[in-house]
Amino acid sequence: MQKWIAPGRVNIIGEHTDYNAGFVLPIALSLGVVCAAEPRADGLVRLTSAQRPGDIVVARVDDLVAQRDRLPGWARYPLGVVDEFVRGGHPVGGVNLELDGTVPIGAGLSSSAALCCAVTIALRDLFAPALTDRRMIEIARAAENGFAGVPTGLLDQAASILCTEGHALFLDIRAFTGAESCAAEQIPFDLRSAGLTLIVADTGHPHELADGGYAERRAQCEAAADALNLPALRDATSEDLPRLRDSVLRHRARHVITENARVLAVVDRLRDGADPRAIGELLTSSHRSLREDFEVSAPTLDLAVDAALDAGAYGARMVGGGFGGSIIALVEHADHVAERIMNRFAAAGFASPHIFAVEPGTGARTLE
Ligand code: GAF
Repeated sequence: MQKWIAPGRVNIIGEHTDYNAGFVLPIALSLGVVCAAEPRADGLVRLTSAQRPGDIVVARVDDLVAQRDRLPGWARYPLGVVDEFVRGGHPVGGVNLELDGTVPIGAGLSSSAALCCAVTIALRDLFAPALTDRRMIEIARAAENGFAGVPTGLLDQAASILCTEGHALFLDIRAFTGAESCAAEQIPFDLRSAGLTLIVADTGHPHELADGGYAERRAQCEAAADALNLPALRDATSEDLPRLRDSVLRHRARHVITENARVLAVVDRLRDGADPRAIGELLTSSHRSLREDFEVSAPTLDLAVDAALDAGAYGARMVGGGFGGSIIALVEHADHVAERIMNRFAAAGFASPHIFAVEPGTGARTLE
């Protein structure tokens, strides 16, 4: 069977800005989801996952929505993609899909987008070779938002499809959404020659986008934009904040306004070829803003960030939707910082985090 792979991501900066039409700056990981696929002629999808060895899911392609409620949760992501192909007028006569992933699930590293994007690129090559990258991103997102019922923005799917090795992907989500082609800029992101490493600490405290916190933040951002009479919080400035009477909405809006400014500042510094250490302070202020204004951090994330900074990191912050998951830290001495984080977790009685170094990898592609 032919195979395709789509990676997970870490977002360098620009958190909870995507659904506010703002800016993001992710890199792809080398961890990903592999999809082996082959057509079949009987109108059925047969789906397996190495991570769910007991489940063999068989469903009819032509009325997936009617079968949705009897499907295991994990299978709704890949089958949502199949359903999007069919709805988009790209007939899938039947297909075998075998999935195997290395992105930790619930770690804020976008395992679900990697899953949807791996299936999307496989189905593109098998059934709809003219599909653009942009359409693939839309299909993967629609599958997640609709069939799987998780209200994500575009960040994760865009990162999984568009990232390139050695670069961070700068996306202006509004320009991207409005443009015919993919409005994206690849920003060189070379830490190694500056003697730096980006580490991820997966706290093992899982985050869950399907529960209420993420959807509630989205609703609060929309309410703040409505109260300001703006199309999206992307259009707000600090001068607008006093007009928001509700202090929760004011704090949410302040995060989005300041986070967008931080993304632009990081991109400017990297474009100018500045020492990447110069972005560290912006990463740390992003974390503070996510913790205090957006209130999506968690005790394990705060501890990991504090421990990394105390151990000499240039900057550190939580990544992804929050309420658990992972942090990143920009460091010179990765082993030393990792050890200090482990010690602080042990002293606090938390389970050991999983800590590893990451480099900007390649987006979704054929594997063999
Ligand atoms: C999750 C979502 F899927 C993204 O769309 C994004 O909103 C992110 O949380 C927060 O930046 O990963």
